[in-house]
Amino acid sequence: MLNPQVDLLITHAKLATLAGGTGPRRGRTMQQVEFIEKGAVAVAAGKIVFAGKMTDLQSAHLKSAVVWNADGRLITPGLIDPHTHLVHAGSREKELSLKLRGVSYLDILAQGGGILSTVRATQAATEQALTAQALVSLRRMLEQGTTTVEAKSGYGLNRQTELKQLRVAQALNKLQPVELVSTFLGPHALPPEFGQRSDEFIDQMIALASAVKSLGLAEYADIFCERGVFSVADSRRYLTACRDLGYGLKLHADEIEPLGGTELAAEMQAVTVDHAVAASPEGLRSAAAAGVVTVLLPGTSWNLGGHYANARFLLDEADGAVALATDYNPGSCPSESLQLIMAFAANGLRMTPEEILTAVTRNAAYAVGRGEQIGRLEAGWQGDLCVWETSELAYLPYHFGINHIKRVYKRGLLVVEDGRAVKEAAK
Ligand code: IZC
Ligand code: ZN
Repeated sequence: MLNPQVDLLITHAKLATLAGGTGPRRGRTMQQVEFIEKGAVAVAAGKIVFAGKMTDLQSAHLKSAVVWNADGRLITPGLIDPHTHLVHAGSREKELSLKLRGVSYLDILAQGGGILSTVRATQAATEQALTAQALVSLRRMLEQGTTTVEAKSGYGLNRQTELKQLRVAQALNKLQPVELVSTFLGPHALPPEFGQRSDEFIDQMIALASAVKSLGLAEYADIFCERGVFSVADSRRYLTACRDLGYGLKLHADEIEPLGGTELAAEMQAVTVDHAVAASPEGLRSAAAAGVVTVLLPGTSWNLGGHYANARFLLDEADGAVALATDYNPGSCPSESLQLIMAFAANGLRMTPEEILTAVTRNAAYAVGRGEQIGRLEAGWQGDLCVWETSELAYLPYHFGINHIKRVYKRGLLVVEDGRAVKEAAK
């Protein structure tokens, strides 16, 4: 029997619940979003206790300290961004004119720019400076509806700076409402002083992964598997060691060249394979069959010249589970907005509004190992909610480039009102 006293009750809403069953939604089932018109959501002690029809609510006799009439607006689970390089120093706008002259992302990196320029800035930055910069980004994310974000290290390439980035990410959890999930991405680029000796660097990163794990600073391990960065063999050795250390596995794979990282993700039973723009159809099929969530990053595709992953093949042929993320980073995707990514997913990936919503809520939750806590409007799940200005889901990716958020709640607490962060929401 439901305790009748709750902390928050929202009435007269249109709910998109994503509820029921287990696991991420795959293939054609990503299209099945259940809408409840004239719905209500109730939250007590940070968790949803009711999400359903208002008529059923009356029989539950709920009393709430706070009651709000949503006036027919759409409510979805809080958005989840399962791939970002949140904590870093500086920016790389100077590379824009190089890019416009046709210098590729990998050529900029090979010339000591790109990731390596952010590594230099991040090595030189204090924890306070990194925290201040990330706080600005987190506020932007929250105001756009993101309530949970994965954050990678990888701008240290050495022990001191990798630990610094991960400590900053951990501390950010207590400074503001967005929840962070940390990933150790030590092998993000080969430092120039290692020459061709990637073996030696991988050895060091395995040792560091072990230290990070014992400090409790990261749940996932990731590697940039790409031509000119780390090979499939390097990646297999690193990920095998990280799996033995107890990490969940993620891979930056087949972003630019079809190296076979997507097949490796399947072989290693990774939690996610990310990018997969150049992945072979066999690779996509094998990852889907192994239960790997494919995290697609269409903002990066838009920004690096318009090559998009084959989402339709994944959904229509391979029965894959797709999540979407910003890839927020100062090089290949300098945008914190998941709403913009939702528009790119429609236009660039040909995903439908329903598939897109599933990919930024329920499926993104599984991509960060939180599928049983967040990503749905269902009793027992966390009270993370987005209230949109519109009642029509398709309006979100259709009318792009603006913020559609009315309100955001994190664990039942109002943290965004009229698209602006509520000041006293700092935890
Ligand atoms: O800083 O360029 N792709 N890593 C792999 C990135 C993009 C981040 C960056
Ligand atoms: Zn990335």
